[in-house]
Amino acid sequence: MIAKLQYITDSPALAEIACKAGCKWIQFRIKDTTYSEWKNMALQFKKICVRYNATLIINDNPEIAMEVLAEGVHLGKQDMSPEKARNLLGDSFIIGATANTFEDIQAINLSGADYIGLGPYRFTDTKKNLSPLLGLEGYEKIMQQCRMHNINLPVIAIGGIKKEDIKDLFNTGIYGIAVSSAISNASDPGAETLQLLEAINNISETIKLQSNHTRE
Ligand code: TZP
Ligand code: MG
Repeated sequence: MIAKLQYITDSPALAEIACKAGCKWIQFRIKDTTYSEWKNMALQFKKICVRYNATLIINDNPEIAMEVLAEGVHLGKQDMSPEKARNLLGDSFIIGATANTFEDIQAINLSGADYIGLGPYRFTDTKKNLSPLLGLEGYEKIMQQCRMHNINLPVIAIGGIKKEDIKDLFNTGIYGIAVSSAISNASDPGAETLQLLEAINNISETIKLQSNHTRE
């Protein structure tokens, strides 16, 4: 199952704190490193995720995902295509792909990927060469287009997301969020993880009740 809170980090120690607080999805993201360092660190992440029964996703690199038996890989537009990754990894691996526009989502929807990372929501220092910001209006528009075109792949919002954004973002129809600095830069990353999870649970319950009510 795709988790509604995805924590992106290059720190095994922070990943462990987030897992301890209940986060069930870790994306190991590191830039400018050697293959062997990448793999070594990925193995550390794997140990932690196994211990806490969390899903491990490797950013950018399907080979490392395969070597360390991660559950999946996240691919940006400059990385291997989801189609090629699916051929390499087979059906049991989770493949996520980045979208910045509805056109990207349409292409990813046909690619065999399992989820879409859609962003950036707002400016963030975490990623270089950021694509144009979507803001809440961007998500509203794109999620409406997804509904109109019957595209049901889970959409994960990303980019500068804080807990105060959760309610509005989930009300656009997104499935979940991916955060890095909200947890990594918090004074208490464990407590922050817990608060993010609670906020997501609360809004998800509200949305479920609303949709049951509309159906009745
Ligand atoms: N892709 C788009 S924005 C982003 C990535 C990897 C960074 C997410 O991190 P943060 O700190 O939550 O903005
Ligand atoms: Mg990438």
